[in-house]
Amino acid sequence: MNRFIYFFIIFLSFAWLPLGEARANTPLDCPAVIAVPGGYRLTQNTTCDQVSWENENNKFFNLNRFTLTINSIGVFGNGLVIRNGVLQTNSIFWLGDGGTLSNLKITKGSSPRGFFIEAGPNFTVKRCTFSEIPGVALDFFHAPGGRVINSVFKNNWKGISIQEADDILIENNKFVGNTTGVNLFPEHGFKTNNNTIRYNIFRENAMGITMYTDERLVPTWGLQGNRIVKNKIYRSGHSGILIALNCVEDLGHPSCPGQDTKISGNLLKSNGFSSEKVLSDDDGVTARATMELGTNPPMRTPYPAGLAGVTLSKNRANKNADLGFDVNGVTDGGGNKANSNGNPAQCEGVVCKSSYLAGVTLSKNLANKNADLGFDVNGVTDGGGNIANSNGNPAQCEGGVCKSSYGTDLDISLDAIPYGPLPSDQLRH
Ligand SMILES: [Ca+2]
Repeated sequence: MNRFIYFFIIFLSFAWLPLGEARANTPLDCPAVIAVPGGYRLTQNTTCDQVSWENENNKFFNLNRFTLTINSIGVFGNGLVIRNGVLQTNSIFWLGDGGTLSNLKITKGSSPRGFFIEAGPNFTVKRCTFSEIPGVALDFFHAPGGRVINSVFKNNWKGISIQEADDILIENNKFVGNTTGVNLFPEHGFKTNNNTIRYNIFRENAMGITMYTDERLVPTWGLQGNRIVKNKIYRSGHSGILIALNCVEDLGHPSCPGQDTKISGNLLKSNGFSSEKVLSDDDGVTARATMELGTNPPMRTPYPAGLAGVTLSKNRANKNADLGFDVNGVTDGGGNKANSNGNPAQCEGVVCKSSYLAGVTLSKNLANKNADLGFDVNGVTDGGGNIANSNGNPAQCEGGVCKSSYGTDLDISLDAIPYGPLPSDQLRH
């Protein structure tokens, strides 16, 4: 169904709610909700059917650490806040401006909607967890200017999908075990511009970040100016970042989405080891473009030049199943490094094999009880025989094999050995 029509039907369904006597106490038609200065407070765990919060602005609903089990919520006022508790629901429609969800554990009811939460414009989500939601946990659709910070998305189908919204900031969140962590998709061929995804951690998702266009529409209206910066993406089943763009002929010229896309400073490690092969989606970053010609039937052919609007710079890719960067056609912004990926080529489409560390060989070193790693040496050549034990970071080392089997069992204590002078602490005349 066209989603604009869907919105309208949802609006009508809330608008036709009878104005029952419960409304006499608070506009939140739910038991155990009391009015307090500035808003409302829940006084016990509560179950109710459907709430429409309207006709007021700039108020909060404090769940007060209780669980609110509710079929659906429609929020129509501006500056409204729901916070501090457990929210079990099937859908939230947030149509008011400047709303906030904070300090909430959010999970599904018995029949969750596919687009579970529809954000409103200038929507803020902070310190929330979204788990076990079989659809899009948080959807930005014609809802610009939102931000999602310090939150966790775990075991959902899609954590966040920006599907026609601009100027969204997704910062400092964790995405674990989702099918897709964050998805950028100009659903009807426009918007989804100037969004920023930065400083997030992605672990064990099928895909970390996806960005794609599919529909046959003039696509240069959408997916422009997005930024994917300084994220850490580990152990995705498929690619850590997947970009798939479809170009069309527009007035005789190729027209491609994804212009002014910047992907920089990300770490992509150990992605792509799923046994379910999907095309070549087994890299740190995978990017491909097609050109669509004709309409009946449309034919798509590979068109790497369609990726020219995407720039990769200063990313690092280690130990991914195939390539670190499989990105023929993108613009090389420089500084990308790839080491220890399964494919000896390491990368295609950008210069990536940093040579300055590959010339450094570490062998037979011993590292114990250092604050973080014993060896933080991604990119060096592993000469073998390095041992790391009892360092603060359980990984012990990055960049080489260091926990040899004998080293693992060895309890090497240096406590009894007197410390010698530090290099800068020499005896002088
Ligand atoms: Ca590949």
